[in-house]
Amino acid sequence: MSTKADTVVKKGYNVEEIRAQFPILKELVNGKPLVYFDNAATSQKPRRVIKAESAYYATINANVHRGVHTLSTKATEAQEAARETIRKHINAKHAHEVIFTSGTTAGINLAAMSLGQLLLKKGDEVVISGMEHHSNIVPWQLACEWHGAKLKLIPITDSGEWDLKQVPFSDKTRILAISHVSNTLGTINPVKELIAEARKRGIITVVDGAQAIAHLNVDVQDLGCDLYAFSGHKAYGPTGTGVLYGREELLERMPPWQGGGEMIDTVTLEKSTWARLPFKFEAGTPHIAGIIGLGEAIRWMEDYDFAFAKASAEQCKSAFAAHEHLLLEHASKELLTIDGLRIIGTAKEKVGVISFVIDGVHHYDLGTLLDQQGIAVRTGHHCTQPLMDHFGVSGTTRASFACFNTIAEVDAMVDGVKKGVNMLR
Ligand code: C6P
Repeated sequence: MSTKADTVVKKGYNVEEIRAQFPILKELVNGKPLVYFDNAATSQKPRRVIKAESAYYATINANVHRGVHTLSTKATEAQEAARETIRKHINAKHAHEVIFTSGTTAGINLAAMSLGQLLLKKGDEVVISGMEHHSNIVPWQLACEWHGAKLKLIPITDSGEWDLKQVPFSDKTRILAISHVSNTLGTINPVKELIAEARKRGIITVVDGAQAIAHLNVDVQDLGCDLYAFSGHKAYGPTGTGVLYGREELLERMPPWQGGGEMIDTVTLEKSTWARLPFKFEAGTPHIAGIIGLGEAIRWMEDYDFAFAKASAEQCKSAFAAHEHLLLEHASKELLTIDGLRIIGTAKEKVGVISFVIDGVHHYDLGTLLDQQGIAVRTGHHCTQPLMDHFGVSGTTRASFACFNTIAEVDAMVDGVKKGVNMLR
């Protein structure tokens, strides 16, 4: 779905060519063309990713790093090629600093369990922010509980940004765990600055990059972080895939978090020793097809988004992000014409995520009415209940844009919201 207005957006950016890569965009939902605005939950997958994943099963299906036979060698090579693609994409120094996980949640749990054992003792502090996803709150709550440490909060402002004047660093702070981009507000956080401050104090830094990886040029060495977690499925890759990047020296010191096959060097009934990186953190058979698909997703993004080749040192400069920003500006302007509508999250630096509430309209009702028109948005607390409490709302309606969305789709959503408001109020 695109209109004349999209030709303005298109300048040097061929949204129709990008849309043609996504088979699902041809689907009708409730008899209407699909308008998919739930990309922050999971993005749609281009044909190349779907093909890469199924080609593994159709032609080289075997376990990795375990056999001398040809299929196992081919599967291992394909998986390790994906690791190298990801290494380059995030500018990690070594491929063994890229650990495959099942997603951001698994990556942060690994970090919290392992760093908790390595670093935390009674009275120590872990700092997170008030806009974190539950995946970057609960694992730290657990680690603090187990080791007698305390969780401290960076408060957030009414525009949905960190209040940098109130960062609660102290001489007891051991870990800083923060999101690069808020899934609910879209805020792009100044992670590099805060990491630099933390490093001066010897604090280990963990970044939740779930919502950054599909939109920003993530350069882990430039950010200076110790650990960086993201999910493959939010960056056009398969579900059940993710990465935890870790700085080599820290990963060497961290204990494993799961025991099992492939993460060991030797096992006797008395004692085991650990495999080298990254395998120490990759117990059991990985999601091989998914990892191969994730490698293809990253290559696909790089092919279609030339600016991902690090054209700019600034964060928000990918061609996809620039396109999504135009959609965000258009959506913000049009939605604000609706009486009683309030945008939650008005930071200066945002990715293409817009959350809103409307007086007298429940988000679930609105989401259901939009769905009847083929428009997929997310409603509810978006796994950020403390953030909802901060804004004094039970939930929001959230539209999150991707590279294949159009101005015409935004207009369809705005029309749908207007119709919904007329019916529900
Ligand atoms: N947010 C959303 O609709 P997983 O589920 O492990 O792939 O990602 C967890 C996660 C962690 N951090 C942030 C900032 C996230 O946005 C998410 C996932 C989805 O906003 C599903 S709740």
